Amino acid sequence: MESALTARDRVGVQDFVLLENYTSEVAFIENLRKRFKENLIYTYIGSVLVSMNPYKDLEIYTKQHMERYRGVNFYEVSPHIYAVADNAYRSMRTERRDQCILISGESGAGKTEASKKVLQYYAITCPASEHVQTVKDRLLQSNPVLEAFGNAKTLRNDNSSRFGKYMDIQFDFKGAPVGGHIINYLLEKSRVVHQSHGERNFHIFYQLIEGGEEDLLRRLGLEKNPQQYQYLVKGNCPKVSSINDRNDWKIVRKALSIIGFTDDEVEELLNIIASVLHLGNVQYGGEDSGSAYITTETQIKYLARLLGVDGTVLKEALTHKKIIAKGEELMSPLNQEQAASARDALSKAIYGRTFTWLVNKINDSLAFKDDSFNSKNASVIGLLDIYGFEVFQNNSFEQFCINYCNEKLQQLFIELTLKSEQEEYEAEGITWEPVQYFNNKIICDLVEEKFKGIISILDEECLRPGDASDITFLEKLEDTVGGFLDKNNDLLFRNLKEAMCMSENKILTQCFDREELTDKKRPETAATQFKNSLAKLMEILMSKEPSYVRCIKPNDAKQAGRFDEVLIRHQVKYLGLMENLRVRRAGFAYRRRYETFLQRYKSLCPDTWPNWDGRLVDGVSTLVKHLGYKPEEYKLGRTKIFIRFPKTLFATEDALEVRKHSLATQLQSSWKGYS
Ligand code: AOV
Ligand code: MG
Repeated sequence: MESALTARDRVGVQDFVLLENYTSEVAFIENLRKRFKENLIYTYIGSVLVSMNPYKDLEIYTKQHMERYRGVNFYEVSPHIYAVADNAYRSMRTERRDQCILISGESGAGKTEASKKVLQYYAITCPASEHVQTVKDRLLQSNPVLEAFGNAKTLRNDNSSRFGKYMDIQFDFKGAPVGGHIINYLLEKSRVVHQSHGERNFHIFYQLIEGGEEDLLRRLGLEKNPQQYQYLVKGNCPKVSSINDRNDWKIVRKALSIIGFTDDEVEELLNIIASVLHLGNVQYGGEDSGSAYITTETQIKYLARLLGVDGTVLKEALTHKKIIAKGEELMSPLNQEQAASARDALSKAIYGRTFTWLVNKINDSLAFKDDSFNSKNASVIGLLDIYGFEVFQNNSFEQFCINYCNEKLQQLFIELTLKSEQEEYEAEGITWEPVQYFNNKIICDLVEEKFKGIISILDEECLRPGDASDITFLEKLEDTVGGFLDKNNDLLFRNLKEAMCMSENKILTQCFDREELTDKKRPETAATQFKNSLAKLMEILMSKEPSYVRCIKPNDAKQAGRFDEVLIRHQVKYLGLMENLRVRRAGFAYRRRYETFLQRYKSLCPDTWPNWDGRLVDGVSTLVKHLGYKPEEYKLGRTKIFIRFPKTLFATEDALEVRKHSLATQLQSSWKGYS
């Protein structure tokens, strides 16, 4: 048999806290490497889960595995995403506190996969009734739908999320999932009209073309070849070996039905998807005067039918700009370039708004409808899966927003783990060796600060009449930017909006509201909207108890078994994992307010049972002495007890179990005495 020591040599430690040389980055990376080699992709830093993407299917997500983690204390089983899920669930149940699971890491590190594992865990292990089964199915099926419309193949990830997603799972008092709600963040709309080399448009386009039945495609006027469509050829990458578009189409169609989309709604939805492809194939010629005209009548015919708008109106809107001067409406012709960008703006607007419609529709179907239960009383576990940090050869407005979002999340991590932890020790008067860490607040400020942050400067350039351009913005920032102003303005000409408001497509009538046409106020820019929505997100997350999953990408080749040390060390650094470990090592694993602690464990000591009348701190002190806590195992602060090692608390929990059990047996036998 292998001795414990050699086993540790081989598989490393399952909690970095146990590393002997815990300040050494080399030791940290070595531990990751050992475990990765043994397919042990999960390791803790205290309660934070570090997850390595294995890039292969491991047999660790079966029902048996789920059972193993159910109701078991965090540290008693090997690290797993299920342990995090279960721990959050139990905290929600026992402490009645809303939870959130924050998953971070760069593009391709495994965030979306992790969030799906969490959802599957709840769907399988939580109690169910007939109604709950429907909710569970819908929760699960929302994933393939949102991924079809919001994910795409990028150079970093074959299934890259191009939108941010925060999902609330609501539980009733029995702990059964009874509803859900999704908030989506800034979809990368520009992908609809352009993709970099080696990348694709959103999956749904290829799924429809590859998987769509013949008469469906005929009705939509689509050919079975993605290379026919301008919006799909830019990346020159119609097929991806890891993706089966035809099969995925079936999955998505089925998911749409399970979520509760009617056949009519699906038809309208597909009309829109096909329309976007037709729009991309609308081409222009130029008059001598420079005015653009449309050379592709077939596309207009299909568009008129699929969107339910008048072909002439659409044609005019695609070649003119409506100007309102002195109360009079004037149609000013566009040149070819302007017309093409107006067309693309329309495609982006249609797709982006349809995506939001889709999320709303899914939310309707996930909403809890029973009157006897108020969803405000529900306990909630929030699941955050954003687009990961990404750097390309050319980074644009999207990368700016995506990376800013990641900085915000890192800020939250720092606030909630590193900073608050240290501040709490101070407030409680616990002696403490402060740990230095890099606070990325300065980066967030650089982006979002009023007046002098990048978003403010960008907005200012967007508002400024006259010569404002990316160049003037660039001069102000002294950095490389391109297309920022247009993307931030996200403008759609008025007559195109009008045309869409006239649409008979029922989805589009919900997406394009006539009120928008009369609204005189300048709409908020894309970046400002994003900034505000992130601020709201931070508020939501701050109000909940967080669990962290930190995902690491082992290599850039999307390959199994390859451990690229340089790449990994870089991630360990910017995720702040070493600081995280140092704070954790120096600190206390558990803390509980005196009243909570006493309430829970008072039955274990004759002096505190059934009630303690003295000062809370004295009660707790009496209790832990009775339990045999050693002085180095705990400290008493102003309002809380701090426990250094998890095992101390586990032993106490076990004692409580034993006591409950013996009480129950006593009770049972005394009942028997009555019968
Ligand atoms: P991401 O969500 O973090 O990137 P994903 O969760 O999409 O990354 O993971 C990328 C790919 O890695 C998946 O499609 C799987 O092939 C593989 N993978 C990830 N986790 C696992 C796992 N636990 N087991 C097996 N394979 C896995 V982005 O959305 O790009 O930031 O915007
Ligand atoms: Mg993702």
